[in-house]
Amino acid sequence: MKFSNKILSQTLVQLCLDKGIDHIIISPGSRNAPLTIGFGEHPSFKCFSIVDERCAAFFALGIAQQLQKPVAVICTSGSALLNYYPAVAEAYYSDIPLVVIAADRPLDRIDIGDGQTIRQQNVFENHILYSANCFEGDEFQIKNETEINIALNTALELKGPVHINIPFSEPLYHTVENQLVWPQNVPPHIGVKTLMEDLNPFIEKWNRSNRKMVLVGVLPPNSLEQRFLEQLAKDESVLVLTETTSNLHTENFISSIDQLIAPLSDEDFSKLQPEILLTFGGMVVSKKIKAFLRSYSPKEHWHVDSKKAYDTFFVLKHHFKTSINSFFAEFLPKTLPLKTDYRNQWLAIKNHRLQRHNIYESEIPYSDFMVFSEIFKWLPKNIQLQLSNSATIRYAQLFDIDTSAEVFCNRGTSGIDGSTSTAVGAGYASKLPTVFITGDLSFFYDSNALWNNYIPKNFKIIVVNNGGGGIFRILPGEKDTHLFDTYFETKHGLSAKKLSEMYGFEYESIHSKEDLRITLENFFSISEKPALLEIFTPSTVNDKVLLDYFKFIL
Ligand SMILES: Cc1ncc(C[n+]2csc(CCOP(=O)(O)OP(=O)(O)O)c2C)c(N)n1
Repeated sequence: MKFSNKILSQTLVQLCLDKGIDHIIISPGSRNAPLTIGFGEHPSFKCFSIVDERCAAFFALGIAQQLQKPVAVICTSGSALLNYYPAVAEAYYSDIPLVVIAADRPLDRIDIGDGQTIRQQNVFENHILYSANCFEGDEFQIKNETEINIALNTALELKGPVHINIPFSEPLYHTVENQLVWPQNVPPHIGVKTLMEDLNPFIEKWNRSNRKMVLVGVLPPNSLEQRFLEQLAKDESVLVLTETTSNLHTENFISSIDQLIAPLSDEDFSKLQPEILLTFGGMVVSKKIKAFLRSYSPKEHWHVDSKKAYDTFFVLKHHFKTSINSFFAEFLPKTLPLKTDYRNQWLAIKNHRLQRHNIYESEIPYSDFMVFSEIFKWLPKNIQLQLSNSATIRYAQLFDIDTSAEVFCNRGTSGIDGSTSTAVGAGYASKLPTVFITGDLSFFYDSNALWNNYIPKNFKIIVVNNGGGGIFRILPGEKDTHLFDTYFETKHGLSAKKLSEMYGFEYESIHSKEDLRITLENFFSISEKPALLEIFTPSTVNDKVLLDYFKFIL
């Protein structure tokens, strides 16, 4: 086995090894050769090669999302590093451990006219948990070890992005037969933070209030123990609202928030207004619930998370800094279920909406709405479902998705720039077959996601191609102006067919209601190759069908 002769490369490789960081995504370059040699030559690492750094970072994010442990990306100096930024921001807001390792030139070579050189130190300052700036030279070895330990431990402990910047002077490709340094591994502190506070005042309030709402944001599957779910579901004074990305399923929870609240009047909203709002999980998709809870404020908002609490509704009163399981283990046994009509009243409305939903579905013309409805009916069981922003994730909230599906979407920053790459990385890392559903702009934006050798055979993409950004037809704003087509919807006539061919995907397309059912059924049985199904829909019908839906289900 060979090692790079660079001490900094050896230090980093050994510390990653010690800390169990073993998935390394490398983008090509020369300045990073000591790292490529260091990780690539070592049999303990699973190295991947992806050219486009933006895709590489989202691919890594997808793996980290599935494995729930840090994944590293490595690139050369210059703008290469900046292409990691969208994924760094997503990792920052979605609490995904992403270790960015960038090769750099030594400091005295920056801003003097050397090529492929930018100011790399602290470049992600606003969206990073830690930036370790290393320096070449034996005299910096202890400091570098400390910095790298802190960065890697931060990713492990706090689950978020960190940046390690490593300068290398030339020559870059020299190797040695034996490892020259044995850095000291400072182990991370990983463990559940126990609550160090008196819960009694909160429990008293909880037990006195007749209307409690629990709102759950993005959560990885199996995050909350079933016994807690069941206990919450039994209490008639507790209304639990979830989203597809919450990955929580129990009878008496309401998962289609917009379906429930979009048609409500002011009077209804007052009835829905909770006294206490308890939240956990990451970002919430529904804009409508955010608007509602900002106008009809609960008296108290409490959030449970071991790391952070956002004041999303401007009434955050308390942050329980612990894991949701340890919170509920302490909290729930002391709560008393109350007999009120709060939950049942809304469950009755939900059932009414569901009946209206079914009637509506049977009457509508061919449209995005119909397409999503059919896709969710035909999805196989036990899959990983990756969804892109923006209309896709919103439509997904309106339909029943089989509870065996594990659902993910990049909601940290809601970008359309890395959904496909994330899905590919997640598909690689998951044991489940992956179905990725996306809009056309989102798909074409990140089409380099398919430019790698790691796409599983059972990976399926469904592109709902409505010829542009369909979401803009649904959002408020004038649709008939000369600006709309060009600058909002960004109309196009592109098809994914040629791209599918180029990347070795099986390709099928649908243009009408008649094709829909039969093609969907067959599509999920393709197994020899990854496959892409492109479903063309009429852009000018889609918005009307969706907007009318919210009136119809009243
Ligand atoms: C990187 C980035 N740029 C721009 C946006 C703003 N944006 C949100 S949704 C959207 C259009 C998405 O269109 P498409 O993928 O075709 O999905 P559709 O809405 O038609 O379902 C855009 C441009 C964004 N979220 N992320």
